[in-house]
Amino acid sequence: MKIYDWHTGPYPARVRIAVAEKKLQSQVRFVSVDLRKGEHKTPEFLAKNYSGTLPVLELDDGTFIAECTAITEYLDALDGVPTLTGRTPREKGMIHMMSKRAELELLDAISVYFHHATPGLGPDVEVYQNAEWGFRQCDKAIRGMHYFEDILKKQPFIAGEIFSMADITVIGGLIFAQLVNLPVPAECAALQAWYDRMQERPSVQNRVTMSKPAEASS
Ligand code: GTS
Repeated sequence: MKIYDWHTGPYPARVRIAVAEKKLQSQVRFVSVDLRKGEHKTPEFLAKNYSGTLPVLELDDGTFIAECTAITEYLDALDGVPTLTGRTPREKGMIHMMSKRAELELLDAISVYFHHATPGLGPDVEVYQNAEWGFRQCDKAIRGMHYFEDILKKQPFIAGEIFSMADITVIGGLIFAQLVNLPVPAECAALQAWYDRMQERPSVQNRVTMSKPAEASS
């Protein structure tokens, strides 16, 4: 399998964490796509993923699977022992809901803020920006952090009692928050404590070095 990837990207990090959690490193070859150069908007790349985003999984039969959740579901199902996306119908439903909520309320909101209210990937890539929309999404992400604070006051993981894809999505959100200098609010102590715990997981610690291209400096 190949994964089209950018080593500092918060979304690709989600899939690299899933790869490590599933111990699939030896089965994956990472192919670096430089977002700052707009390599994800070329016709060649758009043929792999219509949305022009990373990551993308390419199977050995030439099938392309985009979207972090879809890739994670594929990887998790490979060995017949799902550990990230749920075993029972209830677990599956809860994990899917909480992962989607983490995208809507946190990670995607920060991404919009980055692309619209900051220089983002630079003028050659950011062809349309709407700063007001970006700042609104920043406020939404901060509200999202408070939502996950309330969740984590009641349970050890985002979707309940076990680590799952939903945790990985919130981790992606907080990685992106750090990149745009958006700190976890001081009053969100449970969220910060959970994040500190998450950073002790080898999959999270090794997420950058796993795919960093030799020539990349940042
Ligand atoms: N919904 C997609 C998913 O879950 O895979 C979003 C993917 C996404 O936005 N990826 C970012 C991207 O390609 C990668 S990164 O920001 O984390 O590095 N952004 C480039 C762009 O131009 O939107």
